[in-house]
Amino acid sequence: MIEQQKKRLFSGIQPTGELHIGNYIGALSLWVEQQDQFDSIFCIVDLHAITIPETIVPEYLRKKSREAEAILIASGIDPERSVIFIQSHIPAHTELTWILNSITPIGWLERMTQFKVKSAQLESISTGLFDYPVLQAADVLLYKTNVVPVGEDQRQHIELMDDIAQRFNHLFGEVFILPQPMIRASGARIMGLDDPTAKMSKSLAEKRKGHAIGIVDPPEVIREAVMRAVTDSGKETRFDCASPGVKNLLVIYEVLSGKSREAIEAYFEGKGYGFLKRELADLVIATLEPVRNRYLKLMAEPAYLEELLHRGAERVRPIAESTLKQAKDLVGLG
Ligand code: AQP
Repeated sequence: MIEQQKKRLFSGIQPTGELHIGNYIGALSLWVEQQDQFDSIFCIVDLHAITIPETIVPEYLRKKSREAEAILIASGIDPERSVIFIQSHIPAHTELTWILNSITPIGWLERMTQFKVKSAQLESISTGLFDYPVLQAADVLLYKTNVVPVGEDQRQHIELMDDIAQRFNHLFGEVFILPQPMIRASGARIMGLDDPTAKMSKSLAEKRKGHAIGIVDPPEVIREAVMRAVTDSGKETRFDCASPGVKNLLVIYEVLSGKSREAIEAYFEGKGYGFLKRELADLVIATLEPVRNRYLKLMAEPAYLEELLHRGAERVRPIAESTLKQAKDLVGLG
C-alpha cells in the first residue's frame, strides 16, 4: 500500500483513439510536473471508454489500455514513484458508483455539458454515458484525493464530484475528502488544428485528418499537421489580438517552450504565419520525438507493461477497499 505523507493527486485518461497534444498539454505534462509534490495515482479509465460501445472492440480496448500506459510512462510518469493502474482491475470503482448513484439527483447529471455534447452526436445513448460523471466521482473519492489535474473540459465534472461528496458526507457521515481541480492557466483547452472552435479530441481526430497532433505521431506527420493548421490571411501574432487558430498555435508554443508571452510576441512579430508554424513544428517534434522513441521501446516489452499494471492495482487496491468499506458501513450495507 502507498504510505500517504503527501497530499494525494488522482487523474485518469480514457484508452480511446490516439492520445493527442491536447491530452499531453492539458493533462499528462501537468501530471509529470506535479507527480513528486503529491502521492500520485493515474488511472486508465477503460470503464469510461465503454460508455460509447460502438467505438469498442474487445482486443482493441485491451491494446489501447496498454498503449495509454506506455504513453504515460514515455511522457515522464515514473511508475515506481507514481501508480498507474487500470480502472476495471479494481471492482470498488463500480461498487462505489452504485452507492453514489443512489444519492445523485438526475437533474445534476442532466446539466453536464459533456453529456449534452456527446449525446447530441449519438443515435443511441447509453445509461453509462449519462452516469459517466458518477463513475468519475467514485474514481476520485475512493482514493481520498486532494487534487485532480485535468483540462478545462473536466472542470464541471470535478465540481459535481464535490457536490456528490458533500451530499454523502452530510447524509451518512464524513468519509470523502472534497477534491480540488488543478487546471493550467494557459493550455487547458487546446483546440482542433483544422477547426479552432472545437476542442481537440480523440473522437474528432479519428474522423478528421489534420484535427490533432498525436503524442506518438512520427515527425513528418506532426510537421504536416502544424503546417496545415487553420490561421487567417493576416500577420497578427499577439496573444490577445490573434485569430482563434493562431492563438491556439501560440498557446501550444507557450506551454512547450516555457517562454513568457512577451518574449514570444517579440520573437514572432511581423514574421508571418509560415515562420510561426515552422518554429512550432520544430518545437513539437523536439518535445514529442523522445516520447515516441521511449513509447516504441516500451511497446516492445509487453510483459513489463503487464507487470507494472498488476503492481499498480495491488498498490491501490487496499486504499480503494478501505474507503468503500467505510462508505458501506455508514450506509448500512453488508
Ligand atoms: N483539447 C484538450 N486540451 C486540454 N486538455 C484536454 N484533455 C482532453 N482534451 C483536451 C484532457 O485530457 C485528459 C484526458 O481526457 P480524455 O481521455 O477524456 O480525452 P479526450 O481527448 O477528451 O477524449 P474523447 O474521448 O475524444 O472525448 P471528447 O470527444 O469528449 O473530447 C482530461 O484531463 C482532459 O481534460
